[in-house]
Amino acid sequence: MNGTQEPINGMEVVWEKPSTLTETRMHYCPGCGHGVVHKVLMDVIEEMGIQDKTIGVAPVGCSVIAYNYMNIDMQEAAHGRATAVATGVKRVLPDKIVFTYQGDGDLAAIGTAETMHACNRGENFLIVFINNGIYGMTGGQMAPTSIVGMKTSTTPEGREVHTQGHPFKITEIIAMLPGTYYVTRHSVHTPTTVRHFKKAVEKAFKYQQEKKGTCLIEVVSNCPSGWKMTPLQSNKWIEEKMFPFYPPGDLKVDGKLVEKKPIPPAATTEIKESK
Ligand SMILES: Cc1ncc(C[n+]2csc(CCOP(=O)(O)OP(=O)(O)O)c2C)c(N)n1
Ligand code: SF4
Ligand SMILES: [Mg+2]
Repeated sequence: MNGTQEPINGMEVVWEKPSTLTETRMHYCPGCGHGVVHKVLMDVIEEMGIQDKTIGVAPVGCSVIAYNYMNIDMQEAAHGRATAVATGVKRVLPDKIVFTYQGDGDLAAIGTAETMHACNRGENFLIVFINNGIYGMTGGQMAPTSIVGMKTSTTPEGREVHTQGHPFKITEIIAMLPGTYYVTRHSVHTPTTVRHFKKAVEKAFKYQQEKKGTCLIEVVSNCPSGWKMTPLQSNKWIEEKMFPFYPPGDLKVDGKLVEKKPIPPAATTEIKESK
């Protein structure tokens, strides 16, 4: 509830688009997490009063035209190269607040090298990592983060370790790199998780202002179209299938690893049906 405005024609204002989002209608599929993440990021930028000094780097993937929606300065990067581009932007303009926005195909497949090295160098920007376990844009192929048993267009019988390898917990690896200061995993599939994600974004931008080093926020997200589910089914699937392998929570706080949680072996996440 906004609570600060008088009712208009008897109706309360309960949701408003921040000035940091453009008027352009988003192209995302109904129920997709990308739109929610965009809104939260832009809410924080508006509330922190940093619209004029924030620069985002857009990826290749479903969010390739994020710059059409985010009413801030933005730079497009070639597939996987967002952290390399952000490195250049931040070093040339160190007083700007810089973030990358990247899917799992972008960050954890083609962009693995750029991501790891930027984090290891401790580049002082935020990485927002949307892990929906699939290449959404190109037709739902398996991504490095697809969990065991997950049906994708290239693993119609479900991912299995013997031929397709283990799902890649890149966020856990990034947390171990000395350049990272704050590494955390969230989701945006319920009102509560949206609020927690928002707090994480606020913290990460604050740490950047304090020049603490690289911050990474993973969002375990959905892809109703690629997963061939309704939005509600996909949100349930996040909780039942994604969270056991990608548990939400902080991995690194104030430059220190959070207590080690046992990592479940990849093969324990069995999925018979994708619906
Ligand atoms: C150099 C290069 N290789 C491959 C592609 C094809 N491609 C476009 S998007 C994409 C995967 C995107 O997946 P992800 O980053 O997970 O984003 P999502 O669409 O799931 O949000 C691929 C392989 C490309 N555009 N450029
Ligand atoms: S294909 Fe998937 S990730 Fe892309 S917009 Fe649709 S639901 Fe979202
Ligand atoms: Mg993806």
